[in-house]
Amino acid sequence: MIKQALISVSDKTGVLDFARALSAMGVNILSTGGTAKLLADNGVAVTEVADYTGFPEMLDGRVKTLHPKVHGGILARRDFPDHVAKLEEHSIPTIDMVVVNLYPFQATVAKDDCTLDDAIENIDIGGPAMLRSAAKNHKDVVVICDPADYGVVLAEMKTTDNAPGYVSYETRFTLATKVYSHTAQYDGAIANYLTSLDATRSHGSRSAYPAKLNVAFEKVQDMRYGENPHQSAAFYRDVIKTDGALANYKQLQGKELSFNNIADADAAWECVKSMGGFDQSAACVIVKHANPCGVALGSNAVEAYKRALQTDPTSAFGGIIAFNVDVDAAAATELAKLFVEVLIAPSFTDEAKQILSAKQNVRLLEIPLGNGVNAMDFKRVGGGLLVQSADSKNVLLADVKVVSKKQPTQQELQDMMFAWRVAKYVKSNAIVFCGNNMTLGVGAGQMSRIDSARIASIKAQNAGLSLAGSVVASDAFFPFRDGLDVVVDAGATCVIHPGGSMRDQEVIDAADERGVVMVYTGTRHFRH
Ligand code: 93A
Repeated sequence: MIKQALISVSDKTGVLDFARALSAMGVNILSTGGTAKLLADNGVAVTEVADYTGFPEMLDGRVKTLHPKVHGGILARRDFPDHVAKLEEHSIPTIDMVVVNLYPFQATVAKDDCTLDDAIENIDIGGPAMLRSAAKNHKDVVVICDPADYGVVLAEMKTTDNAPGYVSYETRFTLATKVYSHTAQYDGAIANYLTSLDATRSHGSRSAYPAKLNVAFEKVQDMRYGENPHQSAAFYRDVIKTDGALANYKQLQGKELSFNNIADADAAWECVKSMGGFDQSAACVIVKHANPCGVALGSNAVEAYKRALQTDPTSAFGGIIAFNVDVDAAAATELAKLFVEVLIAPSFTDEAKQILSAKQNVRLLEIPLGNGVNAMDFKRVGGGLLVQSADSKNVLLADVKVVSKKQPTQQELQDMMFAWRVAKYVKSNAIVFCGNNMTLGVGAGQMSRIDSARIASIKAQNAGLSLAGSVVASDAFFPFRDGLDVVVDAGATCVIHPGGSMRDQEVIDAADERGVVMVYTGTRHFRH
């Protein structure tokens, strides 16, 4: 039975309604300065903690709730006679519910103009102390650190099956668990911030990476298995959302997503999102085993899809398909003809959903488009972790340099930019032949660039696509002229790659000798 609650929140979302409901159930409410004012101004009966303890808030609010009358009331074990006697001796009533959310430290340090002083003042001391006290004593105390939980707690308190004002042990335990992951993340964010201030790299510039990494993820779901059936797995997402990222997906239908589905869906979604700025606005990316096996632009979803599918219809079977535009009935009708694992789009029209509902196993994911990128990219190695900033660079037309004697037409430049954008998402060594804004042959993940080139042209042949007059992108420079000769022999007349090899001149001379266009991007996109 909850008789007394302490409410002290920075994020005041929903707190007024919650406090009002508690008050109506006869709960006595204690509160700190700003929260107390909000409640009192809105007619909720509240006692200020300062009046309750007899100590004013002091030191600019640094000390508000750090008092034995507060912590004694939270921490005392109700079933220990000694504890109960001590409370009586010091006239300390019990506090049965603690509702606290913390100073917004993460949001403060995320601001560009945040000073060390701003950060320090936003380190909450009293809030975590109360949360941790209440969570420790969850046997007798309800603790809420997230406004999203107000509803669940109120609903339980109103349930007439239980004693009024009762919250089940299961809920109290769940809420307490949530507190400790919350305070751990909070302290992790403080540690990350502070260590990033003094960690320096050997070449002297300040490192973006803390000496100790505490990255805040929360579990979305356990998975049936990992990359293979004998591996266990789970999916976590960043506590702080990334705009437009895969983890924001909403699943409309279909089986549970598997580990490989999520990895492949991410590859498809990241690739399709990068297809902006071309003369045709709809883009479709088909991914298989983390590599695009068909990418195309079109005037609408169905056209982009039909073109993307032409590149490699065999591999597309059981693939993952992403669009940067809404999927409508026309596209859905075509998609329903292929066996697909996952379909992703910013949204599906009602008609499209209706058509695809006939294929209940297909997982439909809606993800709002957005420009957010992961700040850090991780790769686990034995006993350690490699951390880098994400490859978020997109080469623009203004960045490329023509190095051959032959000059490209505007159309060829457009086609090369498209091929380059695709190559960024193909595992190295990547060779991508394109023409007219669609992939014609993709060579991925080979140990030698020349083999990727050969594979790409074989795949085009298999699909019955001609490479005569095509453009080709290579994710890294051609170390020798032999790779160039393979792509030109296959039919390419324009080549886009980063340049920067010791033998650049040899490769440029070869391009001139063969009469093809060659442009440099100055940027490499290895992807392993
Ligand atoms: O400065 S504190 O670390 N010292 C405290 O004693 C204390 N007690 C509660 N911060 C403290 N709080 C925090 O104040 C809470 O965690 C909450 O975020 C905030 C609510 O303040 P107000 O009610 O004045 O808006």
